[in-house]
Amino acid sequence: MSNKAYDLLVEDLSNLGIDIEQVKTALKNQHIETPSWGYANSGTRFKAFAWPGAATTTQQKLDDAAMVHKMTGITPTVAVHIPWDRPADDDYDAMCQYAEAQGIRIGAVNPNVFQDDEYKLGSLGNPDPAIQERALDHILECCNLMTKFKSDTLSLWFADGTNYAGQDSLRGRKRRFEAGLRTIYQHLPANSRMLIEYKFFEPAFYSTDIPDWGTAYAWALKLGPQAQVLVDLGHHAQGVNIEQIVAFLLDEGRLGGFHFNNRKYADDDLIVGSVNPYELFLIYNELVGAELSDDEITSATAQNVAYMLDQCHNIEGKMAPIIYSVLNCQESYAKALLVPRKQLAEAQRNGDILGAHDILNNAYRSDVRPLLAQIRREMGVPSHPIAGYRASGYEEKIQSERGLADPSGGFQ
Ligand code: PSV
Ligand code: MN
Repeated sequence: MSNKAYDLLVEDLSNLGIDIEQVKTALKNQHIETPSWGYANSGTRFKAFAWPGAATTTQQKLDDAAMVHKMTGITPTVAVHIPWDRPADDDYDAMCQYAEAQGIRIGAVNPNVFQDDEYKLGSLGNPDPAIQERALDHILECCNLMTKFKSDTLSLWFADGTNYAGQDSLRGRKRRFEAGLRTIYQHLPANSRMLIEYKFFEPAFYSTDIPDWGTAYAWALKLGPQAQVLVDLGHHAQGVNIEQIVAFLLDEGRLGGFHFNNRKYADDDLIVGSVNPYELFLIYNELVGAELSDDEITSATAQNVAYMLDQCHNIEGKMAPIIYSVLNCQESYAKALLVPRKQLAEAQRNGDILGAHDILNNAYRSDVRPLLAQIRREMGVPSHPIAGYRASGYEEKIQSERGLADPSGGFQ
């Protein structure tokens, strides 16, 4: 892309009253967290596929996350899932130091209270107090790990629910959950927060204990300011207006973070923005609008949102789709930064329906590639990160060094 295209864009933006330097600073400060589990082999309920070079150890996952950061410049942290990422010798300090030596840090800590046989009937919602206790112990261990990792985010997702009417008391499960969440809240390290993730179905199909944002929000409100809601794009029915949920939670100071992915897969595993880039833009549009809001709580909430990918790619490789996802977020953010907010507000005030719609769509239709190439050059990362990755030889290196791991068990 020539510099001429960049110069033209700058001119257009200045005519709209948009400060290009502010846009560039915002883009350079963008932060997307990648998931350690996205670098490992994974699959569907029907088959786990092995990908040559997929990471099998935590060290390899950290290496891969660091490589994604080298290519994009905006992924300095990696979310961990415990015990998937428990080091064989339990040496979490060494794990932390290893990450830092690669130029990245550990981000959100995700406890896993769904993979053990004991959790067949759930974790915090389990009718057996001993299993509830076991789940709590593990989550409290994760609270301690947050301090070790210098992480300020505990990211909670529960597979709890029931498959048959009458299987368990719905009110009973609610009460057990509430008690468990309260205990976790009391153990959060200072200046940290817990994010409550909801999912409307799966693996339980009759009832899910945290099925929607309303339930997560109600509990966050009851618990206190350190509890917020996590929006996983894949956890909504098709057609749900996610940007409206985002707007509501931002305005209430309770949007804590995202798990980005594509909901066409029902869950986590397709590249965010690959099917509906307009939706991703509209979500970012709400976030940028909130960042710039005069309301202190809204703007502080928006600035503190944890942007995380939650994707495990099964058949299209590991590294390239993660880089692709990061770039889709970057592109959507860039377009949202180009929305002329004053003009939009004026059109909205005047009831100019199509005028307002057009202002938004003009930003969406802008070609931001010259702008992104420019900021990447200034950040010292490849101006085409996927091409840069392909040319780096990293994929060949991990394929020859790591080979084809046994995919059984998926997340190792
Ligand atoms: C569950 O579907 C989920 O979205 C949760 O965030 C888990 O932690 C993650 O996927 C990995 O299974
Ligand atoms: Mn998720």
